[in-house]
Amino acid sequence: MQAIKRSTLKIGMIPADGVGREVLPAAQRAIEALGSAIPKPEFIPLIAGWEEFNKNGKALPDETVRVLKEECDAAMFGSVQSPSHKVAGYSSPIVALRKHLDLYANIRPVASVPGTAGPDVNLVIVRENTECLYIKKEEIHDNADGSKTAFATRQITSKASERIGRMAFELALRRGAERAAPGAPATFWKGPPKVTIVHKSNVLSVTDGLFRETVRAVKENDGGRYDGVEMNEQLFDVAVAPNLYGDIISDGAAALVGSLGLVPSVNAGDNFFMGEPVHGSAPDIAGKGIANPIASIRSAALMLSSMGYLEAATRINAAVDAVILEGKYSTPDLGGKSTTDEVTEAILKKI
Ligand code: GGG
Repeated sequence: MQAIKRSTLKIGMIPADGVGREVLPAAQRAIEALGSAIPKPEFIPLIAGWEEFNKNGKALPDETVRVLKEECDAAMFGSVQSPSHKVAGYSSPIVALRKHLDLYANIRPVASVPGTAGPDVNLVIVRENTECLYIKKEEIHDNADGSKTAFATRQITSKASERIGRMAFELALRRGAERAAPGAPATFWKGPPKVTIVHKSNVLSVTDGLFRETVRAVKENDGGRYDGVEMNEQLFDVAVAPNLYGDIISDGAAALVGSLGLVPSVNAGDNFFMGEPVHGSAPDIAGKGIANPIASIRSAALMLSSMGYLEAATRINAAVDAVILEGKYSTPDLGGKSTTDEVTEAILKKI
C-alpha cells in the first residue's frame, strides 16, 4: 500500500487488560520516536476488555467502535483477558473488533534475528480472522443418561477463504521480491516464495476441504500471476490457515524464536490496520513491569508498514533487532532481568 498523504496520523489505542496496559505505551513511545518520518501521530485512548465488562457490563463499548470507524486512521490493541468459562453477556472484544472493522486477516510474522542463537526462522502465518469456530455458535444438550453433549458450529465460506488466500499469495509475492532485491540481506530461505495451506481435510473433508480447494483455486485460476509462488501443504514461508489453526500454530511457532513476547501481528482489512502483539494478557506477570515490550513495538512497525510507512517501520525493526543482538537488555521471558521500561529505553535510543 502507498502511504496516504495526511498531516496527522490518528491512532486508536486500546490497551484492554493485563500486560496490554504495560506494552502498548512502549509501542506509542516507539512511534513518537520516529519524529518527522511519519505524519504527526495523535493517540486516542479507547476502552475495551474484561475489566471494562466487569465495571460497566460491556467488553466492547459502542463508542470505541464508533471512534475507530469514524475518527482513526489505524489502531493498536494490547491484550484481552477472557474467562475460560461462560459468563452471560461477555464476548471477547478482540474477536468482535476484527468483525466490526472487517479486519479479515491476522498477519503474524515469526522471525529470528540473524546472528542470535537458535534455529533460523522466517515465516509468516496468515490467519483468517472472521470465521471458523470463532463464530461462537455453541450449544449444549442434556442426554437421556444424564450426561451432556456440547456442539460448536464451524463456518468456512468460499468468500472468506478466497480473500485470505489472495492476501497470502500477495504477501508471498512481496516477500519474494524483497529477498530478490539488490542489497537485500541474505536469508537462509533460498527457494521461491511459497504458500503453505494449513488444513486437516483428510478428516474434515467438507470444511477444511472447502478452505483447501478455494485457496488452491486462487493460484490456479489467476492467469499466471502467482506462477512464481510455489504452493504446498507442509513447509512454511507464508502459511495460510483458518482462524483456529492460525491461532494455535502461531503460538507454537513463537517457541521457535524464543518467546511469545517477541511475536507481533497486524489485523488487516483492505483499508484499516490494527497492530496487536500475539501474546495475551499474561495475568501471572501483569503489574510487575517485566512484560516484554518487543511484540507490541514490532506490531506498531507492522501497522506502519501495512500503511505504506516502510522506512519508519524499518527503523523500529532495526532498533529492536540491534537490542536483541546486543543481548544487554532482555526481559525474564528471554532469561534476562530487565524491566519493560529498560528494554523500551534501549530500543528508543536506537530508533
Ligand atoms: N493480543 C492477543 C490477545 O489478547 N490474546 C487473547 C485472546 O483471547 N485472543 C483471542 C484471539 O486472538 O482470537
